[in-house]
Amino acid sequence: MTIIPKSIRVEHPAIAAAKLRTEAAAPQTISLEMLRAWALAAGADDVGVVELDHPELEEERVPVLRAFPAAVSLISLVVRMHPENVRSPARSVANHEFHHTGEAVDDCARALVARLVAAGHRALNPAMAFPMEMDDFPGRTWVVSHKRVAVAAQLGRMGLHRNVIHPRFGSFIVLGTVLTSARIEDRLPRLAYDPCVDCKLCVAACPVGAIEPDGAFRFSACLDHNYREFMTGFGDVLEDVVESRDKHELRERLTISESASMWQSLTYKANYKAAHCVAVCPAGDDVLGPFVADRPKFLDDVLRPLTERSEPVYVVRGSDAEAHVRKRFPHKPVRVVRSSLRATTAPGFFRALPLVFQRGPAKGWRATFHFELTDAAGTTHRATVRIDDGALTVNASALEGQGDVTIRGDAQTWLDVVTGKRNPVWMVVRGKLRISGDRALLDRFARCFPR
Ligand code: B12
Ligand code: SF4
Repeated sequence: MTIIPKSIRVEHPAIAAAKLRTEAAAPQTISLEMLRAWALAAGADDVGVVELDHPELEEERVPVLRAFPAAVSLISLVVRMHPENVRSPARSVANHEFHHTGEAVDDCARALVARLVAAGHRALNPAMAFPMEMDDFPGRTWVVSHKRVAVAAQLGRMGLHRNVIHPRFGSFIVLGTVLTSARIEDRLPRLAYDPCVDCKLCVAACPVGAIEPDGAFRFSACLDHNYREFMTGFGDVLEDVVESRDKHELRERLTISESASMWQSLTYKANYKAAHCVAVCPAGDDVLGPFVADRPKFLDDVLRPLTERSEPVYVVRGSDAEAHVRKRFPHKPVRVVRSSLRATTAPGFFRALPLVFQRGPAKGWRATFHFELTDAAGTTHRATVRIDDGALTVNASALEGQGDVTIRGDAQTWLDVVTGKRNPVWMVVRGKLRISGDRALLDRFARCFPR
């Protein structure tokens, strides 16, 4: 065997060329002005930057670094929508606008990534919204919260309706974020004022009462209605198919128009059932004129066509949303569905409680519930859940104070009881669960988290 000395071994030509390129190309420093020119050329209507270690982005750090360990800066992109399209009571028109603008954001983010890479940086663009990391469902499925990044980058403020309002384009925007290794110089100045004019039209417009005047957001109300033809509503429809005795029962559960609508969503892109909170929002310099000029006319032109629209509204039986639609919009047909957030672990159960909590059934009483649930790996998860006259607090790491009711036992059994798979009395008899304290309070507890 002939041994070639290391010194005269010929290097692979591609490796040699790559070494030369790396030595020659020091990444270009990027100013906000240069970035803005690139982003606008890529199709953005506005752009801002924030560093990943910004204090407002603490919750973003882990998921962002998991997706892209090189991330240092986050570039927030804004693409505006056409307000008339979003405001149209013809849902197909509004949905088209959301979908088209969403694609425009994804295209813009992708083009900006190419520009950054050409300048010697690393970069990655997570989706505007879909698809998401569904392995993590029902936990957080999004790689980065575009809203949080946009607010931290001073592109807007969170409105009462929990959407970011841009000072110029208002609520009529779709957001994107590019993650990059580049350090970008300069930042947008702090927004001088909150663009939300506190008109509360979003509260009046929402068919399921998801937006409370005090700023609370009834997450499950929005999800159960709006996502009827998305990932979670589709699961509910599958269960209807399985449970129906025959085609006649299925046709009662799923009208011909609903199954046709589901088909359109599966074929052309999932259709939101409402975005009325965004549609009626008058905020933003480009949008505010008609509202300021003649408020009653604005209500007639923009709010009324949506509130008077006869549209199926999807609610869980016994939820605040059901009470809301029956009282405020008796002309809108109520369609009862199952809750779409079903926990699969004990920590997931505690995390989901605030998302599915209903204030109505929790009014006028108070109690403390202690949970000690042990999973298959032998870990015991302890939590304290307090209901206090319409308010909920969850301490998902400890038992606090004196419990009125204590639930101990196998975590999976408890999750099965919650989803109706197992009978709680039978599980207690079999020793899978131990429940002490006032059991009548458990029925009240269950009514606060209807399925
Ligand atoms: C989850 C989500 C939803 C959820 C929750 C909405 C919400 N208020 O957060 C649902 C399905 C209800 C939803 C609905 C809509 N959404 Co949405 N959604 C997102 C998503 C993926 C993440 C939101 C987020 O940042 N949450 C974190 C914090 C900042 O939000 P938060 O309000 O404080 O917290 C709530 C949620 O996080 C939720 N939550 C907590 N844990 C979990 C776990 C799970 C599994 C889920 C699903 C939710 C959830 O509970 C919190 C309290 O209510 C983003 C896309 C993205 N990748 O960023 C789009 C996004 C926020 N949505 C958007 C839009 C336009 C809508 C709709 C108008 C869609 C439509 N056409 O109808 C409605 C508006 C509803 C509303 N008033 O908020 C835009 C908003 C643009 C803007 N101007 O801000 C975004 C940014 C998409 C985009 N790329 O532009 N959405
Ligand atoms: S509709 Fe009115 S209250 Fe609601 S977010 Fe817009 S400006 Fe604020």
